[in-house]
Amino acid sequence: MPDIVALGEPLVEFNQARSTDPTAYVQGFGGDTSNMAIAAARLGASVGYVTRLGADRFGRMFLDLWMREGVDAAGVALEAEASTGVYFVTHSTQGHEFSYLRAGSAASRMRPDTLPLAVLRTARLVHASGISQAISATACDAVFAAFDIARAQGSLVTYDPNVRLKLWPLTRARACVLAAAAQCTWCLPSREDAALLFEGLAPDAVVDALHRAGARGVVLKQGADGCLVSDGARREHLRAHRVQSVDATGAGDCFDGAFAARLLAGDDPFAAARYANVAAALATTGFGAVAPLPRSADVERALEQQAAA
Ligand code: KDG
Repeated sequence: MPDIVALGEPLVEFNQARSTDPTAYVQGFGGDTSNMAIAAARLGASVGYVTRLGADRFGRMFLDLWMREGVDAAGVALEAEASTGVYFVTHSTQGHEFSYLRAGSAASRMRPDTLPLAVLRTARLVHASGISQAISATACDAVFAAFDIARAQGSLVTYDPNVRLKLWPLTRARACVLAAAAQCTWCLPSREDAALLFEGLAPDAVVDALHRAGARGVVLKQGADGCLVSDGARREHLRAHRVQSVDATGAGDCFDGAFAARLLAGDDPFAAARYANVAAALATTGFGAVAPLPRSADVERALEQQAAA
């Protein structure tokens, strides 16, 4: 049974191609928690995924992807009457934008009583996100139930707010994020999440607010400005690893997967964040959420280069 179990919604990705034809899209895979699971697996962790897929071609494509990537799918169920979700990524000078076709998806039919208990009960770390919560009220309940199971058995809980205002209004997002922060061992927001949830607060004040909400540890992911790590007693800012970035899709998910993988490998949280910081930077050097996720050898090489510089 897998050590790390991520719960949420996978999405088939159509990423606008870098060609002169703006209607050309490259098919890939996304879904923040699936990206996290694949990132952790590529970095050597034992990982499983929990979701519901449409009994359709896209659902089968995900089962094949997870098999290729070594992500255990024992916790994945098929829904005959709902589809696998899809999203489009378009690019402009403003950065990337997501457009979703996911309302009523198979994953949104997750409920507390559909959770695969055998998979969750042996997990050493359970991960979910604000997107896992936002896709439906029953999926939101399922996230809280999965976190309760993890906490009751003394497992770690990692949580990425990943606020998407296309999925839910800010007031509801804020309430659910703070409730999940209260349950988690590590809260892993991005600076975009922080700007929405805690408008105007400086990075240290965001970390303080999440500790006050109940998060034991916090990593505030700040993109090209690195990250701020706090275990409640000690706080450290890590500079970003310099790379030639082309697409930030999935970089935060990669951070989450790398951080979880290294925590379970025995790193202290600051070493785990240092590793994850480099892994996330490498994930921005290619297009799409999954294709550029690095492997251990890539991260280790970059860490050596960083140490030598
Ligand atoms: O972090 C990248 C994800 O946001 C992307 O893969 C799509 O999961 C996704 C979502 O719901 O936005």
